[in-house]
Amino acid sequence: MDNIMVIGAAGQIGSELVTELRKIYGSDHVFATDIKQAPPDIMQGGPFQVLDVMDDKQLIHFIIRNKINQIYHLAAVLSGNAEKLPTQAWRINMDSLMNILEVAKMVEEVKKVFWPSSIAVFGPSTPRNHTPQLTIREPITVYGISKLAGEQWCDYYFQRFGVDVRSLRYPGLISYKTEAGGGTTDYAVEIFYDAIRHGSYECFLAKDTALPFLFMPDAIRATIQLMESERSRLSVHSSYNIGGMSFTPAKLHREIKKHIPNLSIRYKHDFRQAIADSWPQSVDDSFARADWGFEQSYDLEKMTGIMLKEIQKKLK
Ligand code: AKB
Repeated sequence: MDNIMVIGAAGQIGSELVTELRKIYGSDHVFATDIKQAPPDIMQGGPFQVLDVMDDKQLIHFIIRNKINQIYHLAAVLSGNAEKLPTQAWRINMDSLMNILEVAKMVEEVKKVFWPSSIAVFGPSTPRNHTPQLTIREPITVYGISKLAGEQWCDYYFQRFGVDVRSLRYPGLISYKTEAGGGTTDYAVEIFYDAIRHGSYECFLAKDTALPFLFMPDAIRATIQLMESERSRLSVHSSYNIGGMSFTPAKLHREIKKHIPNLSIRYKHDFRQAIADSWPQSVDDSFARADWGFEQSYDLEKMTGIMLKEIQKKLK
């Protein structure tokens, strides 16, 4: 059985991925790590260690000591936060990835790496609807630039050193377990909490801003499916587009109102509007579907019902 390491286990994706991986590979085989403490179920449900991925010595010792065979490197500074501290965000996003790629190159036991990219690799010159897998990538954010450079590095380490690194261009991810932090798509999570707590929400994007989204269970399933696919089936070694659903704040508001009729929304866009306006409204994920069978099972209606039910339970 492979030993798996998850970096960023306290985050929005990591806290759910660890749980799923532990179900598949067994708790003792999934090593959760983060720079900070993680939710109790992650820290108590299997091995957990506070670890800074920027510390390459600590990283390599951990990997060798625990005989790690697969690494999911999820730690990153997201789009909104990265614009506030661009050089720091660049350093964190790039240096951490380079540490992982180097370790994977050097340590023979490390067979596979997963690293998330994002729709942020695209920019205003990219076709915004049904954005193709292969198209112009001229991002205008430091987060997007780091993801674009990261994709190229992943491809380089694959071509040059045979490092088996796999990646998805996540759209906005919607989940209830751990809140996202510092992203442009975060409004689509925040609105559920404010709807339940206050019956009102102030949205930092304009009402007609369409973006692609995926509900977390679909994202987790896709991530593990990609990692478990035969390497020979994969034709993309930078990062795969995965689409999901496309909606605007106004459409999400209408959907939540079916459950909370009095929910009011005020639109007051901030600097994140320009970021959202430079991103795809929907993406073409036909490569992911054809190569390894990506499928989305949650639509807006189904996702909204589950989000409200689960957040209501959590806030009780
Ligand atoms: C963000 O909004 O920064 C992220 C992303 C789309 O990569 N959720």
